[in-house]
Amino acid sequence: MPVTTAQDWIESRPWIDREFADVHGYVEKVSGRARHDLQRKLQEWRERGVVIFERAVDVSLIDALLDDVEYLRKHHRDFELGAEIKGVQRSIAEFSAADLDSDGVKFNSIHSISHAAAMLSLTAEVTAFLRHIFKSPPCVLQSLTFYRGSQQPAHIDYPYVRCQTRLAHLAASWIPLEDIHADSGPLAYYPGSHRTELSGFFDWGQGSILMEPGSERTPREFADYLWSRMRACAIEREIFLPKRGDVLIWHGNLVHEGTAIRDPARTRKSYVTHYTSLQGYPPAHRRADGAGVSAHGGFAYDYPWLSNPRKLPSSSQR
Ligand SMILES: O=C(O)CCC(=O)C(=O)O
Repeated sequence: MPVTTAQDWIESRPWIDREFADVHGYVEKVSGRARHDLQRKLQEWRERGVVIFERAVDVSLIDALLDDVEYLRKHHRDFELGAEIKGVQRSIAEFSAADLDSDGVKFNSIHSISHAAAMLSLTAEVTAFLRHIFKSPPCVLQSLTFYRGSQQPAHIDYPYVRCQTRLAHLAASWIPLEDIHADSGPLAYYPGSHRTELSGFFDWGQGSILMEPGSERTPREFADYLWSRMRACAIEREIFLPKRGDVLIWHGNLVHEGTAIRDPARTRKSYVTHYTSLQGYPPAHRRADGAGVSAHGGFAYDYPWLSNPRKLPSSSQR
C-alpha cells in the first residue's frame, strides 16, 4: 500500500490554501452572488482557518433535531446507527440507556435518518461559504451529534476523516443545539494552526500522515505533538461559547479540542458536520441513483450501505 505523505496533502489543497491565492480577484468575479462580507471572511479563513456566522442557523431545525435525538435516545434499540463512547464504536442498539447519558457520547451520521440534521448540515450560510472555499459544491461526508462535551484532546481531522479523494478538501461546521456554557466542556481551537508551517505534519509511522489501523503512533501522541507545536508557535487556544443559532466552520487542518467538563451535570448538545467538495466525494459513498438531500447548493447523499433504515420523526413526518 502506498503511504500518504505531506506532499499528497499539499498537492490536493483547494485554491484558497495556495501561496498566491487571489482572494480579491475572486471576490470581484463573484461578489454579485455573495451573501456576506465575502472578502473579509475569505481572508479570515486564510489567516485563522476558522470563521463564525452568528444567527445564521434556522432554530426550528435545531428544535426538530433535538426532538429526533430525544426519540433516538428513548428508542435506540430500534435503530441501526453507529455510536461511539470513549473510543468504543458499536451500533447504538447495543449501548444501554445509561451509556448514552455518559460524557463523550457521539451519534455517527444521524443525518442519514434525520431530515432536520441533513438540513442543518446544509445551512445556507455554510454551504455558500464552502462553495467558495472549494470552488465546488460541498458534500456531507459524515456528521457527529454530541450530548455532552467530548473532552477530546487536540487533533486535526484529516488523519481520521480521509475517505475523500482530495485529502485537503475538508472542512467542518459546529452548530450548538443550545447556548453553550463555559463549564460544559466547550469546543476550543487554535487560530492560524491550519497553516502547515505552524502545525507541521505528524508522522504516524513509515512517513504516513494518516492514522492507519496498524499505526505505530497513538491519538494521544498526536495531541502531545500538536500541543507542543502550539506552544512553540505561541498560539493560544480560543474557546467557543456560542448561542443557539450561531455556527462555526473550521479548516480540515485546524487544531481543535473538546475542553474539560467542569460541571458534569451540564449537557453540551452540539452537531458537527464534515464536508468535502463534490470533486473529492468518494464514489463508493454515493448510491448509483444519487439519492439524498440537496439544499442551498450542497449535498448530503444517502449512503449505499444504509438501504432502508428506520427514520426519525423529522424524516417520517415529511
Ligand atoms: O465538539 C467537540 O468537542 C470536538 C469535535 C471534534 O473534534 C470533531 O468533530 O472533529
